Amino acid sequence: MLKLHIGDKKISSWSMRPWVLMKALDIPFEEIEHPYLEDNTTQKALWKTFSPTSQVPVLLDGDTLIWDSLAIVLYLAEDYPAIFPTDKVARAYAYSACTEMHAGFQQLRQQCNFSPVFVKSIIPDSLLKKELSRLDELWQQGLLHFKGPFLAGNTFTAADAYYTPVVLRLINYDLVSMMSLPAQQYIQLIHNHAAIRAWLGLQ
Ligand SMILES: N[C@@H](CCC(=O)N[C@@H](CS)C(=O)NCC(=O)O)C(=O)O
Repeated sequence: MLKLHIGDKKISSWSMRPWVLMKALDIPFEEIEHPYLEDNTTQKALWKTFSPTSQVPVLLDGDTLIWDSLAIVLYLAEDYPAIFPTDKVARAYAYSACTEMHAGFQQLRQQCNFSPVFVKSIIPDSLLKKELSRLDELWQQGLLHFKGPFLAGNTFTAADAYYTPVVLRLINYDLVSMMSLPAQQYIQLIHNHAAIRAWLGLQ
């Protein structure tokens, strides 16, 4: 059985990505949730016992260890091809969408700390506005081109999983109205998805 080490579900957005993907695609796994400790040095030492970077998520497949959320998604896709769309163009979009999230959207990540519940309304500064506009463009590109309702077509793929914490951030920092109508509809769809509700402990 695959084992997925994750951080506290109220804090760890990187853990959420492979977790919701595996739930959404019915990939069986055992989850091991680790609390964050007040003393970061102690936490790093403790997490080092299962993670080479002292970070989560980490996937264990027998003796094979895969650290980093994107590496986990790519590894799983070898056995579960539904993780990426079958259509080559949609797959190219999904790869790019995942990697853009993995490497980017710094303002969103820094200014809107991950939280699964409402935090506060914020008025975005120009840097955050620029990222929200790029996010809207990226989502609309997928939704319109591949005809939805998910980013890369009619099934939930890694592209959607990668943006699930972003959907929660937009809702919990009251930023949904900054997005276009197709993006707002997508936010609702993802927020109501069974795998996201399961992460939030709602079912
Ligand atoms: N690039 C990594 C980022 C992992 C990451 O930053 N994880 C956070 C939790 S969301 C963590 O482990 N923080 C603890 C620390 O850095 O000490 C990935 O995609 O897996």
